[in-house]
Amino acid sequence: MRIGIVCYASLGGSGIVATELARQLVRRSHEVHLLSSEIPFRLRADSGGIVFHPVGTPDYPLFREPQYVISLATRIVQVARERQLDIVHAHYAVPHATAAYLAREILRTECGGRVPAVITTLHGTDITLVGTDPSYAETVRFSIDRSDAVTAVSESLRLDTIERLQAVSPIRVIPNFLDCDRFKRVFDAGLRERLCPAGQYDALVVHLSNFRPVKRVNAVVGVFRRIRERVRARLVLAGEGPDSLKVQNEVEAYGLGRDVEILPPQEDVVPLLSVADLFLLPSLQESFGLAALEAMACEVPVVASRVGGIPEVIDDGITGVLHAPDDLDAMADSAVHLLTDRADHQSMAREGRWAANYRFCVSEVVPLYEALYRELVT
Ligand code: GMT
Repeated sequence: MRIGIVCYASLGGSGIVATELARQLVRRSHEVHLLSSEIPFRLRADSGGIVFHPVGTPDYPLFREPQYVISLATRIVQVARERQLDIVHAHYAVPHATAAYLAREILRTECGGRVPAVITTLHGTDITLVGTDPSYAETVRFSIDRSDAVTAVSESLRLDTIERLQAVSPIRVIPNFLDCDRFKRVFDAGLRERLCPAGQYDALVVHLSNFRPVKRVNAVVGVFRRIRERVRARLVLAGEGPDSLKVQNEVEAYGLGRDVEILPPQEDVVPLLSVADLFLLPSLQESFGLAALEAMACEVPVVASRVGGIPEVIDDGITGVLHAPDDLDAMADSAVHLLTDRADHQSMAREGRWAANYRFCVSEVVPLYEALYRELVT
């Protein structure tokens, strides 16, 4: 099939999943075109045979507002026409589902032209935060309902979409996934020693995100402070975003400068996860929690919030530990337990890897997308 994938290029789960899907579809002999404002984060090192189409939004002195929906819709029309796309798969509803809808309607007006089927995949805040904002909701609902198929990355997000947006289209759950051959523990003793010198520290705690308020990086520091009172632990935060400065200030204010290191976003997170002992994800909301799954695949137990789709990824007490987002004391207690009880730590690390392998690998999930494409194309 000839498939166009539309996604965000910035650091974030929806772009990562869209990019990985594109990569896997190429491996399965599909022709894949990726449309975005710039080359997505995890595609920069290796294009994997994906044809990238940049979406430009020209400046015009009259406009103060960038007209991205129009330029994206126009680019989808051009690529669909030139490459005879069968499918346009929009990742993240706002505004990609709207642009894809518009593009399909434009193509419909062309006599004898091929009209691709539009699929929208909902990822999270496109519904739970942004999409339900009163200034967007009606258009987002319309665009979702006019898609030829809609998927959500968790049952929790499917229910949120029905409840909060009153969307009526059937929504199929297709969970996020990993290339488990790549996402596996590859221990680098040098990296471990650099991040967590053995003479000074006994444990390495890690958090990866785009440092948006919903990720609550301040809560990561809060849990870590409590851990630090009982375990000689070091915290590595990797990423950047709106809360970067706030977190840096907080680390300094608590005098944690030596025990906390903030790294830039990592193109390859496997080396860092592979030297970690624990992953913290105390988000306010998380429709899936891809970063938690990446940690599990690398045999790192996760302590996370019991919110949204996280309980569909982490089996509480078996592949990780879940608490109410505000219960930082309980998160710290669970973390300290895992960092000091070797047997429980090993068992959780093993179960996490097994769950990632068994439920969330490419071989389990990518065929679900392919089957959906086939249904729409034939
Ligand atoms: O930034 C993004 O790419 C999307 C981001 C979001 O906030 O919507 O992440 C969401 O999509 C990921 C991939 O499906 C999920 O793993 C995240 O849980 C989800 N984030 C939230 O729900 C906060």
